[in-house]
Amino acid sequence: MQPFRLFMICLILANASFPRQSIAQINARNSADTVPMARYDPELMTMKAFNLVLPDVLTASNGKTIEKRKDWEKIGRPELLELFTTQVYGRVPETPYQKSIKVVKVDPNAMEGKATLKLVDITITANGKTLTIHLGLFVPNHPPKPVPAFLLICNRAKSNIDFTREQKSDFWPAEQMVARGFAAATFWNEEVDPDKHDNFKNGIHGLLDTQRNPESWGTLAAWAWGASRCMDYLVTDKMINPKRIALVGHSRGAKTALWAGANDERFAMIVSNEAGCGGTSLNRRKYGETIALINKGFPHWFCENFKSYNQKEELLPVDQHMLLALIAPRPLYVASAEKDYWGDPLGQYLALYFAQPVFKLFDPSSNLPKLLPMVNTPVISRNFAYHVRDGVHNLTLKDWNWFMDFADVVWK
Ligand code: GTR
Repeated sequence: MQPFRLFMICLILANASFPRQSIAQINARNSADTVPMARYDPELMTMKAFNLVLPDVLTASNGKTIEKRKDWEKIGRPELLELFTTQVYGRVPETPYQKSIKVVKVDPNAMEGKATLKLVDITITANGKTLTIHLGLFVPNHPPKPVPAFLLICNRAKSNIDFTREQKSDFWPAEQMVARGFAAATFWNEEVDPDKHDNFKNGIHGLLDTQRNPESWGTLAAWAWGASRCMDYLVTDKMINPKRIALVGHSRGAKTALWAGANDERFAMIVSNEAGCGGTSLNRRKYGETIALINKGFPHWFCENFKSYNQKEELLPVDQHMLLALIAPRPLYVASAEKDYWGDPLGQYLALYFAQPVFKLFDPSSNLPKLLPMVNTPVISRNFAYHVRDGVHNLTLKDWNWFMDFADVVWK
């Protein structure tokens, strides 16, 4: 290997793997790593360097290895979905509700005539209460055929998704998406459920929860449900290609996007930007944010059962590579940032890497490199993409440009 490449990899891994730890901890880890290249090879890394033993994604509950697509679809996938439902994100109640979808504004002259703005009110009524999700989208004008779309779960201030475009933000670069031929759609997560622990009294929980139990849905599952309600509209919009709608999320929004994608196969691509713990990071690495820390900081995000794995990661029957496998065979983009130590960029790559066996059932030629990709060097292998962007935890135009490049490749 060229000395410069080796140096860069060491630099990335030094940054990505060992921040905010004492030298003694680092040495202890390094001394366990007896093979010099072990840190860069996922297979060796899990086994030798970190003693990381992951549940096998293709082993069914009866102990048998799943070898065929149809067995994954019939056995493996439903089993894992149920485990993530009951142990991690929680179950959506079956309470009946009414849904009304109204296009309340159409402006064909948005973005100086380049796009049509549509504002859509999705109103849910149950148990005498109502809740409205305000979906907004810009669709490129005069495209030759229905366009692909990116739906962003906005988990930041509403000013980031200003439909008047008086305020613009790289968190949702709608103009750039339209210029490249994509529809840009978004909704604000807090309209579905507030991001605070309110004993599930408000938001969609306030409408649909009758009685709660340890498997009841948390707030991430509620936001994911909201993304699916937006999808109910998007698949009907004649300007959009219903088979090419990607769901994008950042951080808590990315955890949500992955869970929404696992449940709702209408999402044709999932883009997870720095999802971290409870998203793309492997729990068993116990690196950066852990199960105990996330449950303490955000007691409303997951189901109650998830708390029983605080500091007991090994008892969890799943790990996050299995969540990523639930997206198969659809295209999946996992993005990290070099200095997002809290989110464990290396662990995120490992999760993607170990989700591969399921994707390979559908497309044996998908093959991620064994080396952690270098900073600012996106890797695309069939339906997988990964990058480590320079800088800190954020969703930037640079990330978006790479997401659009990926969509151009897989949807060419
Ligand atoms: C952090 C949280 C992370 C991540 C992040 C975010 O405080 O610990 O899990 O979700 O917030 O959403 O930006």
